[in-house]
Amino acid sequence: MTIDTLKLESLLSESREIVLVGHFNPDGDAVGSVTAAYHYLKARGKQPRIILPSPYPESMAFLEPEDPRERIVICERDPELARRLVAGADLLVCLDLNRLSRTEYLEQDILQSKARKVLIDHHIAAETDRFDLAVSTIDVSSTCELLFWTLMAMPDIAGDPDRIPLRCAESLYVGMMTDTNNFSNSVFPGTFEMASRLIARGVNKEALQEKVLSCYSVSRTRLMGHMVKDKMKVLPKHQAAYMLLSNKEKDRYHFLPGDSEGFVNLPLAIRDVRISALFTENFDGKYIRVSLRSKNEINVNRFAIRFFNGGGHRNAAGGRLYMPLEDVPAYFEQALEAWPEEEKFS
Ligand SMILES: [Mn+2]
Repeated sequence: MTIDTLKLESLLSESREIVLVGHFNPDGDAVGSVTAAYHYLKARGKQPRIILPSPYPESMAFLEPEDPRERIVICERDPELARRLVAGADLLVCLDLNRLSRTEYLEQDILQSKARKVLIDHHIAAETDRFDLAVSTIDVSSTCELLFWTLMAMPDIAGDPDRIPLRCAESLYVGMMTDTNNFSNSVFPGTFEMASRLIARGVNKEALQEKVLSCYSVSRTRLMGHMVKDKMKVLPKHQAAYMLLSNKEKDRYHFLPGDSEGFVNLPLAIRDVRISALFTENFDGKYIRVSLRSKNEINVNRFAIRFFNGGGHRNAAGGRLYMPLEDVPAYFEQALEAWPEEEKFS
């Protein structure tokens, strides 16, 4: 793909109030990409702000801006400030989201804002027409990888990773590392190239792994055991497995944001399981969050679009169900039954 870095450069240099926005339920790639963009812009003398719709995993707090006045604004906690920042922005940069609805509470504010808008994202079917500039492709591991190649093409970096600020480089590495499940899925040749260049730049891969991947509480590890031992249902007929996670269980295991990260991948380690689903009751009980994963030949993006009000990537997708948790197993089995074969392997 070609990236219009000339346009991006002029948008950045013409803008004073730059606001970086990530998606609801931010994962490592969302936090990584907004903070990477922050650290890059900060080094350019800008004073960008970051908004995330809801809290992000505590393990990523080290990626936050140093200046306490510039800390990430969480819309759920501070809606007034978030709205004010969006309204006052002259440039909005949305990262790691393909539809503005992924910003949840902020969609209308962003639509009404007079700011110019940039999208940097790696999901299927991005709403590129809603942006003045969209950097969008699915042929990368993560938004952080896409942002890395975008920065590399910018005139000030000019292909030299040593010019990327170290904190920006660390954020980029974290987003790529988490979205690929530490190099186990959605890895492209460019992903290794990025990793190689960032490590040569000075990123300490082991330190980041320890901070982000080996950082859980005892109760989270026990919850994981409980899910696999007591909750996982295997459906041999469909080569599928699923787990349900209720709010009651979350309370019992002192659940924190990010604690269920990776659970959905666990059943895929079973030889004949090719599709895995995790259904999580949202904290307010208003809907069920759906996470889907598949082995290579199966396209769960299409499955998520057709049955789960969502979408995502070929082997990793998500969505929502508006039904009680106890109705989900029957719905999931019906969906597997009704899913057209040609779409499954498309
Ligand atoms: Mn991502």
